[in-house]
Amino acid sequence: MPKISTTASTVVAVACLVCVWSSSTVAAVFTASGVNPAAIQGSVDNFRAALGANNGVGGSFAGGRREINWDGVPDLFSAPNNLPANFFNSNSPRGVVFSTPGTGFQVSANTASGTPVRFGNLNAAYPADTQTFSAERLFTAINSNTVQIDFFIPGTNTPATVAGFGAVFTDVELASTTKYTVFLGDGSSGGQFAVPVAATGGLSFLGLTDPNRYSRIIIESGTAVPGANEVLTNNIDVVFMDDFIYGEPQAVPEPASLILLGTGLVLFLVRGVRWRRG
Ligand SMILES: [Ca+2]
Ligand SMILES: [Ca+2]
Ligand SMILES: [Ca+2]
Repeated sequence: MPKISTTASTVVAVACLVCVWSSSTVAAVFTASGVNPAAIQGSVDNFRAALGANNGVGGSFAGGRREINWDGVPDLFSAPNNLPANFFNSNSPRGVVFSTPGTGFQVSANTASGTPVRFGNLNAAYPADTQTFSAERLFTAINSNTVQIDFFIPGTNTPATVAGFGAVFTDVELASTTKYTVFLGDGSSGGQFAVPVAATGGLSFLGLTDPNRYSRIIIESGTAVPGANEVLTNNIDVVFMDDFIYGEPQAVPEPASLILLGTGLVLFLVRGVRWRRG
């Protein structure tokens, strides 16, 4: 049984229903799934409240949260075009940079663009098999089902950590395959957590908070590279992402060794001053 604090124990008891495996970290888990946005709205809003006010775009704040719903991404950076990996730390600074073992990222098209919505450009079957939580764009890696998210002070190259991370998914159908691998503020592993399944075309939400904070989140969305025909009986489950919600990225504390080195230098200087006075 993971070591848990009394304040978080109630939430963690629910959490273990979705643990793939878990380290001794204390994580609070918010989870929901269902056939439409209303089915997950309450859990999403509870997670937002746990993180605090939405800080929007740019700047740096002592607390609160950031959100990415993909819907404001211009056509230039939406399907069939790729989204730059640093779009949300450069074009629209919100402190996240993506990477993938695949070949890039896409945000799905909107109706006005003429490109098929909800990744119909990747496979004509996808629009009928998916929905949005926030209309009308979704997100995916290309040629991979894996997205790595690293955090930065928004608009800078300064590494950061966040108090929590959550995301909405559509069409999660195979249990324990769509999941997060989380890394804590000190870079150590914080375990894996599965996104709950829903009926075909449904919505799922998984939000995590941890007092040890997160430096990196790796998301596996379904089991298939986008473009594949979904065949659940062959364990081929296509899944896309919608809203990302995460704590305000804040600077990683100075490592203990550097603090000790700094303390030693101060003592050395103080002694030097005393020696010269003596
Ligand atoms: Ca959206
Ligand atoms: Ca699916
Ligand atoms: Ca499906």
